Amino acid sequence: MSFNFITAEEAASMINNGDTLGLSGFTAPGAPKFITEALAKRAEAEHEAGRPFKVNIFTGASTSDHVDGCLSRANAINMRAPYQNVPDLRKRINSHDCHYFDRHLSEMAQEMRYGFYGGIDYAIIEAADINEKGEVILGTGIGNIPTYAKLAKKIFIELNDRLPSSIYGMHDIILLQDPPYRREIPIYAANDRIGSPVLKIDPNKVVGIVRTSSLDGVKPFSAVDEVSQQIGSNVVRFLISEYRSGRLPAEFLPLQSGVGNVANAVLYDLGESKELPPFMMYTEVLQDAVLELIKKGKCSFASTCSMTVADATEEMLFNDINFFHDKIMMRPAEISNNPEVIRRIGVIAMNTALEADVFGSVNSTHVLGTKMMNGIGGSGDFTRNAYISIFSCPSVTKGGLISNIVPMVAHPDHSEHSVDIIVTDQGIADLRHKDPVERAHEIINNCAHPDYRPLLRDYLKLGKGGQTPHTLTAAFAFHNAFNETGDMRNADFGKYC
Ligand code: 0RQ
Repeated sequence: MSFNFITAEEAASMINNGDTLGLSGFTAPGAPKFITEALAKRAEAEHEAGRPFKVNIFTGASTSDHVDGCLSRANAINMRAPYQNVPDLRKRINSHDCHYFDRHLSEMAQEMRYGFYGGIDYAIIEAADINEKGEVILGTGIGNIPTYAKLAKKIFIELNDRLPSSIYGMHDIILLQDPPYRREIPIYAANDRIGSPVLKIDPNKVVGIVRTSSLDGVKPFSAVDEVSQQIGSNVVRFLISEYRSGRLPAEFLPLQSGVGNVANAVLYDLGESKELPPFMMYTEVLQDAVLELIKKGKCSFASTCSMTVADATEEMLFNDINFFHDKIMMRPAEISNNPEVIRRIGVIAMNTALEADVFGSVNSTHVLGTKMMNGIGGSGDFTRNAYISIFSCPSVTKGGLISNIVPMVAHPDHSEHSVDIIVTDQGIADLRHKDPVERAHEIINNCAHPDYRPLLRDYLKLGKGGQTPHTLTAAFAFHNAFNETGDMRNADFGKYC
């Protein structure tokens, strides 16, 4: 068969108000870039003509301005899941212009197949290549596209000439059977291959191919600030002490790390450590630091869902693809984040919190308990199932007006049952083998900023007993003080005595 080559505008003109789109990719890499931009323009024109135009967008994780940014500014998203991080979309979500449901990333594909979210009208797939049999070489981010492509009535391909076809072989694509036919996922080490190097789609569903040319546009990291540096070195100090004590095996264990400056700082620091042996990664996003670790021989293999690296690093990867080819494998989100695999191979999870409470619960998603930041992403998939789960955050935010250690988190994403270690710039709290009150002292003494320690101790003194001695009337005194005065340090526990 021969494919129909069309423009992004022609593709956008086929999409109708109310349609559901399933997009390839995970973070910016692998997400479409051109059809969604053309769709945003179409939505603006429809709105100007007084007609409604909104679509539902399902992805692997966050995307980029080419998807969430332009479509949000055009107010063209009705429903969005499972994760986002673009300011314009965040505004729409928090003002209820866009419905958003925040799901564990490992669950999205199977729930789509279970029929929880309706059907998919169009899958849009960024690809390095496609042949007449419908074998697609994907780009640098996978997400949930195997499921979306299977369920979609029709498919568009964005054929991106910046993706070298020599990327062939770096993907491991598989679609799981659903219950009651699901079998074990035979990954026993991070570098086990279980699937196909290509995504197989029905070529008859491809209604158009758009030729494109663009890198992913991930911004380079700014220089690591002092607080991130301190957090990073505390995490590494913890890992080294675990290794020395024999609580980690001699071969070490695979690492997962979230996104952001702290995660990058941790990885750079790990690369400097002479004591830790080379390790593998079993993670959902690979940042720039990992490629350097691979070059140095410190990271021997990385399994991921996406290569979330800056454009210059992406070009370096493509130029040196023969070197990286057998050291990196990209998998669908339901495999990269799969609880069964994470638990089996003993992943050490490292994620970032917005705030943690004195008893060890973590809020990753809601600023001051109400405003959605990004979403839970893969943090829950890894945290709940990890060999050791580490959360890090600065001890204070906004110049000290906000303490990231609070009496009670204003939105619980990860309960104290799943959180083992909390790290801030102040130090390390090891919550294992401690009762709630012991945990509270560990966190206050080691992780809270000195300005907030007396206040947190005052909060603990209010407790009238119980295994976890919260005082419900005072539990949000920090948040209330911030909302009322702009500074959590104005929390006054005297009035609750
Ligand atoms: O505000 O943007 O106005 O400066 O929140 O905070 O410190 O820059 O942190 O970028 O590392 O993000 C938890 C959101 C941290 C992220 C979160 C304000 C702060 C700043 C951002 P500004 P930082 P980061 C891998 C795993 C969940 C998903 C996940 C996240 C802004 O790590 O989304 O882990 N995690 N996925 O000033 C009010 C507080 C605050 C606060 C920070 N306590 N109260 N505001 N801020 N703490 C990726 C995937 O799953 C794909």
